[in-house]
Amino acid sequence: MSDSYTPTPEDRFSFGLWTVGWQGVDVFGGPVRDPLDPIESVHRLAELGAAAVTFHDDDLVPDDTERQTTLDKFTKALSDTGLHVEMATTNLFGHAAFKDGALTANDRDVRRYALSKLLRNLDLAAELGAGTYVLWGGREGAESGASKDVAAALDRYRESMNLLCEYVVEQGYDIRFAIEPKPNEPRGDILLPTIGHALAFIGELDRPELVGLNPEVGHEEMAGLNYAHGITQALWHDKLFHIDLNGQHGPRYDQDLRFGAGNLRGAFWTVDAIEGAGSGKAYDGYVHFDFKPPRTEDMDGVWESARACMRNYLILRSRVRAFRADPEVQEALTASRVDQLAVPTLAAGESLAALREEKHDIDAMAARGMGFERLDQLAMEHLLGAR
Ligand code: GLT
Ligand code: MN
Ligand code: MN
Repeated sequence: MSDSYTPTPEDRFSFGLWTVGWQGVDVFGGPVRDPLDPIESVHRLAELGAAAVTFHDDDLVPDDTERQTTLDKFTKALSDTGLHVEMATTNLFGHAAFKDGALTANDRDVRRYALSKLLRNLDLAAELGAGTYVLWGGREGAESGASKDVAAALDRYRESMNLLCEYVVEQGYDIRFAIEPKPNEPRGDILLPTIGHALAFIGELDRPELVGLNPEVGHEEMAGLNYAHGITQALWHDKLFHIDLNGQHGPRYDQDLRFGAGNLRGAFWTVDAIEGAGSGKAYDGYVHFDFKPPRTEDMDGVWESARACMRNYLILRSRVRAFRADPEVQEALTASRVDQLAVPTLAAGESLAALREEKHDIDAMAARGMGFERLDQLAMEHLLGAR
């Protein structure tokens, strides 16, 4: 059965092979599902209406001896289904060698191995046509104070990023890097923990234009931050290169729920921000889901949760559009003076000296209500389908 919430490739939905392929291994228990062949994932995701897949080196080619056969089968599945590879990334966290990090490991041998692993997969990413290369530094961090010289670690992070940028330019690859922040887990504290930290770090690189962000809903919300605000600021800096959508219930372990689960109101404003409905500046990349189908699910449940990520996005998109198009909302926005914020505080040609002397009726200002409750209730009613 298809309806207006059925995805099509024009919606540009994308999934990591590691999402539907997650076997449910966690800190307390082993696998609950059999390994999933990436070829099957490509076919199933295409049937569900996705446009692209993404991968870690180890998701696609876990065994180097079968590399060419695996890649041949994979590219055939892509051409049979019309799916693209839009992003790739490196597993720099799974192997025990990465226990103290990869690009910022204290052990120099580990850093050199990490960089070489990254370069090899970058070549594959370019070959498969990925435009974005994500760096999630899950193991880059520490559990205790003296164990990590944070400034030196940032020097090494910067060194690697500069080398990687130089490499893609030299090779003529059409690839940009996207750093994915996360505050903690698996390390006690991870370096570049939030969008803000990562943005400031990018400003210190030799080729900042090649590096942006891949913010994940759950990672920002784990830190108690507002994801919609975070990606809007990233867009404002022209740094929103990619997104990882999923669901999270507030500050706790990384839940990686399907998009729409967890903080539903946050998801509404996230879609509003992605669509540029409020600010006018939209995100124009792939809508990528990075979630983990819960351990309770069999394979039917896995595909159901993948389908639901896209469906929830489309439902929320229609709610957001209806909210923004509602004349009563437009009137409420004006009553809340939201439009006034686009007007510069000092007019062109006006002097600060004149402003300094201006007379202000602060009692009148203080008496004016903002009308935000009415505005937010309208949003709530659109979200709940009551309007
Ligand atoms: C890992 C992590 C994700 C990252 C992936 C990219 S791997 O599953 O939890 O948030 O996006 O390396
Ligand atoms: Mn996560
Ligand atoms: Mn992610």
